[in-house]
Amino acid sequence: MADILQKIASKLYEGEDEEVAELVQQALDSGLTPKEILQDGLIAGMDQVGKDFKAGDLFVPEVLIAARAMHAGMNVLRPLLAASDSPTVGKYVIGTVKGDLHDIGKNLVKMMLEGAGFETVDLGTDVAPEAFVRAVQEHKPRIVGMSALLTTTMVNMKSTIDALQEAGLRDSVKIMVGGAPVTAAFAQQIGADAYAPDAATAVDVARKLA
Ligand code: B1M
Repeated sequence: MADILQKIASKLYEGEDEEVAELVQQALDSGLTPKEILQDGLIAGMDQVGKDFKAGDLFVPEVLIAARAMHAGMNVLRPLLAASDSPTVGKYVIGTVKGDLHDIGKNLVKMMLEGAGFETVDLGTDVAPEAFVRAVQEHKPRIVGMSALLTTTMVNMKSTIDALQEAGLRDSVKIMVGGAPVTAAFAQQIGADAYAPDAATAVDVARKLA
């Protein structure tokens, strides 16, 4: 039994999406639960990807390919997990701030969070403060994550925090920020709760906040 889970983790690491989907189905057929397969197969594999990415042993293309393989496995499990009402680690609303169209880093963060068991709501790019506010009202997440790649759009992270404050929602969520020009000092200056320099750290930080 442990064999097939290890195989799922290593095939995910190698980015073999079709094989991962087949192995997940085999694991289900052999009687393993969706939760076991998620935790000890898919998430275990993605955790290793995150560690090696952080250490500089894997690069963005490999992470994206591994993330695609994780999605292939998740697609097999998703209906079963939904049916068994398996609890997620927490709900996470994420988006790239207003004026900013860069989404590669944000998508990586989102995929790694999903790999770690978070339920994500992706608002996309160029997300206005009011759209973040509406999403918090609708989805009631534990964490709101904002990404910015332009120095000119970083200011919209602050506008979003202000909008959440004005809507009386600031204290209901934890706020995480990231993106190439963003720093821990900037995060503190604008009143965010956390900053992560990369996708793997974003998962570690989110786990602490959730
Ligand atoms: Co643009 N761009 N771009 N661009 N682009 C940069 C960011 C730039 C640094 C290039 C340069 O001049 N050297 C520069 C910004 C300069 C600045 O502000 N100081 C720039 C510019 C100027 C522009 C335009 C204005 C160009 C123009 O039109 N004149 C324009 C702006 C458009 C807009 O947004 N309104 C523009 C457009 C584009 C493309 C559309 C062509 C494309 C984006 C495609 C896409 O995203 N779908 C693009 C790209 C690809 C880049 C570069 C080359 C690469 C960015 C990237 O994807 N990196 C970039 C130069 C560079 O960074 N080398 C550049 C890979 C990605 C994995 O890293 O996004 O940093 P990153 O994410 C990391 C971390 O930052 C962190 O985790 C990720 C993974 O480890 N992270 C988070 C990110 N979000 C996080 C959130 C978190 C936590 C961590 O918590 C919530």
